[in-house]
Amino acid sequence: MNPERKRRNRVQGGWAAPTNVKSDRNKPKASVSPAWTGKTVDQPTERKFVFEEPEEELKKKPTETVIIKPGVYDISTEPSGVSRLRYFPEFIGPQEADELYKRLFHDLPWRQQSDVKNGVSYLQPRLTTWYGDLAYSYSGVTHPASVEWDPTLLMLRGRLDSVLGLQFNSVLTNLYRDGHEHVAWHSDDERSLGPQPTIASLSFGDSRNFELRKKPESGQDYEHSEHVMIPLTHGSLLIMEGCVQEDWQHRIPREYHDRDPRINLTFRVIFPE
Ligand SMILES: O=C(O)CCC(=O)C(=O)O
Repeated sequence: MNPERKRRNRVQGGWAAPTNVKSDRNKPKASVSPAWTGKTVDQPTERKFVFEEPEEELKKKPTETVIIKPGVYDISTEPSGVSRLRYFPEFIGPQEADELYKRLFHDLPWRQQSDVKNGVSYLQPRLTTWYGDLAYSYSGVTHPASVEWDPTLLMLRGRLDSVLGLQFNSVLTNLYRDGHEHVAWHSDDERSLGPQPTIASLSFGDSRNFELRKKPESGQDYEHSEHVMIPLTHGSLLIMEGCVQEDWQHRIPREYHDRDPRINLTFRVIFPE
């Protein structure tokens, strides 16, 4: 990476000024004529500050909950039910996770698919593969059934089935090649996943922030809805269950810092429609 871009990337929260732009901080200031303000310098106007109640109560932005530790987190309880996350940051130890990452990176037939929105096709900002007994469609993309499972995915599916007591029959895999690759806000709420699906998400490679935002009540907006953030680490397992897909959206945002590649596997149970 070019050293100038690297220096600018280090600056948090925005882009630094390029080094060749000269600061005018030390330049002598042009004096402002008192005539310009219409007031004389030695006759300051008397100013009074009076506190007035704001007419509308200011809307407070709810704080973001950050999940780092292993545990079970009920992130909301609505009449529809509980939205539950279960997080196991060290589900797979680092050495085995390194080995699995290499195998998945080299062995899966990664390809860049296109989403279709309002009849316009956009290349997805990541690579994917799909394994499942049935085809899977979302955002205008259809992954055809692919029953010949990759052996590494088959082994991981068996491990999750026995830990969770489920029988996953499909997996969507994502490869984010750098920090710019991402997935936009969405819910995994396709009819083929049934109501209140349990989705098991395994991560390998560089860690990326997984964000959730609560779907707003009518009359509210997403900016003021609750947010949860989990930095998904190498070898971690996140389970989304209950009403997470019904009541929340999730995404992996684009990053403005360099990131190494990351692989994510989301195991699902898919039903014929
Ligand atoms: O990469 C991730 O952790 C999330 C992937 C995701 O949202 C999805 O596959 O639906």
